[in-house]
Amino acid sequence: MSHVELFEKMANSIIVGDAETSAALAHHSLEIGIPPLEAIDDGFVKGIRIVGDRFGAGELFLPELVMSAEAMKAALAILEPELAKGAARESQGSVLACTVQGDIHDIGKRIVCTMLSANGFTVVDLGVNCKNDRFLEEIKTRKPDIVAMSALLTTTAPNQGKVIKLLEKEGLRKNFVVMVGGAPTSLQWSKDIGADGYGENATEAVRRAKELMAEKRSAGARPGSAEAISASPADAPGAMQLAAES
Ligand code: B12
Repeated sequence: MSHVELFEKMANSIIVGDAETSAALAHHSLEIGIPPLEAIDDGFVKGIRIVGDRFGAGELFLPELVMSAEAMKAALAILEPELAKGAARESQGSVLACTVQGDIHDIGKRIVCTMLSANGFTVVDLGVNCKNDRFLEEIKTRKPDIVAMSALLTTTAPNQGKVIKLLEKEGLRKNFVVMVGGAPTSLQWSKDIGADGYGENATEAVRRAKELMAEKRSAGARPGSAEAISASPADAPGAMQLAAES
């Protein structure tokens, strides 16, 4: 089977919501040496995007969307540990991430967090549906270098801007680099709400995070605050703590 055929099968396993097959294909791709991010981007993500379009067009319904999401998670459960390998030795900085208030989508955010971790960032992920006020408090306590917010719904993306406004109101905005992402957001959106960075995908997110940290360092700030690194595990649903290997 060619790589193109394999990627098509991966996409199809998500479209039909077949978690057993998506997991088997994820295993197979690793066995034959396909880089995990390539399998995610060129295979599985293509499938979930098609599912999203069909759902949006009213051709698929919520139970099918849920089955496809489960198939996606089954593939990622196999690929994510591989993504996390090969961490950079030097700490690149600390990241506090969440999916914003009202939003339970976390597949893309988890990929971004895993990739940031694999690239030397210390990542604390507060999970999904993170209330704006709670996120503000966590930012104040943990003092990360980068605040990262994901939103997948047009109705929840404005919460990214609301958190930025809360930081401004408390006079804290300049202390943090703010990055945003998720399907309904864009570079223009990130500028409109006053964020510092946007990433269309995990590769872009890592590239931009490194760029922003270089700017922060040259402005004299120290990356990787102790507060974020020693933070206790988050308690929100879907929360995880990723520590970059050193
Ligand atoms: C899977 C899915 C679900 C799953 C989510 C499972 C999970 N654990 O995440 C389930 C079934 C639970 C779900 C529920 C719902 N969903 Co839904 N869902 C999707 C779907 C098909 C795929 C999302 C996904 O995982 N994509 C794959 C990942 C890899 O891509 P990504 O998330 O975009 O992330 C990448 C980038 O955006 C970026 N990125 C992401 N986050 C961040 C953060 C930062 C800081 C940076 C830098 C970058 C970055 O990097 C990621 C990696 O490449 C989308 C369709 C779509 N095109 O997005 C609809 C979609 C988002 N859902 C939609 C809807 C309507 C819903 C529901 C309201 C349905 C309902 N009636 O209940 C609920 C929402 C409930 C809620 N309150 O949140 C709509 C939203 C429409 C709109 N205008 O807002 C969409 C667009 C489908 C559609 N076409 O109608 N959904």
